[in-house]
Amino acid sequence: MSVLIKGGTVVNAELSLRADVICDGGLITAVGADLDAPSDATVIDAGGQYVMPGGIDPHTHMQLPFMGTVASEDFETGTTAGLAGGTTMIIDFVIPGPQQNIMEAYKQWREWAEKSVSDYSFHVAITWWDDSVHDDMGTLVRDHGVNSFKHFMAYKGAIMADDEILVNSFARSLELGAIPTVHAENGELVFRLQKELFEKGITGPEGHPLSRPPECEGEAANRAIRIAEVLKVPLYVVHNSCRQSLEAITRARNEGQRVFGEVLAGHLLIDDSIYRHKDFEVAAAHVMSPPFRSSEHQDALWKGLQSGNLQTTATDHCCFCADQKAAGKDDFRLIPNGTGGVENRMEVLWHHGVSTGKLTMNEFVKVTSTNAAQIFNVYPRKGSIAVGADADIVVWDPQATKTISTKTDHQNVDYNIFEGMEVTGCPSYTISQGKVVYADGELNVERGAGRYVDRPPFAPFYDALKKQAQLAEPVAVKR
Ligand code: URQ
Ligand code: ZN
Ligand code: ZN
Repeated sequence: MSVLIKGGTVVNAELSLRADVICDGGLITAVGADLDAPSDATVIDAGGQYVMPGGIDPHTHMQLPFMGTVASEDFETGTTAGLAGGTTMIIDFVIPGPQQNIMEAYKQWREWAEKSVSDYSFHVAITWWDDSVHDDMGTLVRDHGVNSFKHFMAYKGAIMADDEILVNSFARSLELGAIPTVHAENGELVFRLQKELFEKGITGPEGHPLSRPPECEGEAANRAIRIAEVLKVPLYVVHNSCRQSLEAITRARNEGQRVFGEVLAGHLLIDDSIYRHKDFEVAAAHVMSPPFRSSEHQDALWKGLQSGNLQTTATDHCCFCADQKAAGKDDFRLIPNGTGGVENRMEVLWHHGVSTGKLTMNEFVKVTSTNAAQIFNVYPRKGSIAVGADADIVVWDPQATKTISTKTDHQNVDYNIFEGMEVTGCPSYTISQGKVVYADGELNVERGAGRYVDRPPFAPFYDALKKQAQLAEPVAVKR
């Protein structure tokens, strides 16, 4: 079965052009003017609409076991919601417990993800260190298509990576041609501030942002960046929420260091006043880390996207329902951290980014799809409307309007952090692997149709980098 997308404007990261698109056998087979429909083609009239690469969300946590519970969104429902919002690929996380065998954790997550309805891949978190972790990282890169390793600098007593783990794992990543990524908050500082606040009697969700000030994030971001600088390894900083971490990234990039930054749709649009909401349920529904910040930080983050100092957008989709969040009713430290958004990322970015003139359509494609594909080495298979690329496409109706609500979304969680937001510009069709899986509000997905996407190491790039590192080797002074 083929698909002809007729009459639209193709928008790629580098170019927009009026062109038809033909998909066949899961791939894009033709892009050009006035294409004839293959005999078996489903024809989509894309007149007045934009034909863009399907979104890639590089940061989700479907059915994550965390803080004594399990995220309510699983790989089937979460990838379904993503397709309804134009996202055709997610990069999720394998997060081994401390001392848990890395390969065992990887196999567990691969099993969980088999029910996905769209394509997926995994960053693997390094939460402890010994020679077996060193070796397993090599196995994952060589045999399992993993080219990114995550490090949580927060969550003391659980999955927090100390400097010894960061240094060992960053160095190993360089050897393997993989990129280290970090959740940058100083976990020791957060732990102390949480304790001090709680002992002062601040037990509600308002304590959450107070215990994780932006300075804790700025310190950790800078520390990770400096470690990467000394070890000469690139670095990807996830969910930057504040001016301080953005400043650390901007300084490094201005010095020519290869550092990439991600920002969540939530951190661009939601401020920290929500944590002082009179209803515990509403405030707790927004507890995620780093926390939503004041509008000063949102302005800085938008400028980070516009300047190119932040390259990707994500959601950190990690859902917990009210009954799960209630675990922290009397102690904000026990509220499971996480919020949703995988279905709304692209439409809220279009409405608040493109329609306001902050981002061009091409920049929108860059930050919702192409940059993530390039950074995590699946471009141009993903992140491009081009012959030979996977037929993962979103047809975007710039005139369509919508009021976002948990009552009408497809996410398996009882709260939507964008509840009530009115947006103009939404997907009219989503095509995944060349099949129309979403059309004008109707989903047509298949459990298990999603594929694990191998992400090869950055060998050529790293080879050059390693040569540079050797050149810089100190030479023993002959006496
Ligand atoms: O820290 C993360 O990215 C995971 C555990 C999701 N939760 C969150 O609050 N961001
Ligand atoms: Zn995180
Ligand atoms: Zn996360």
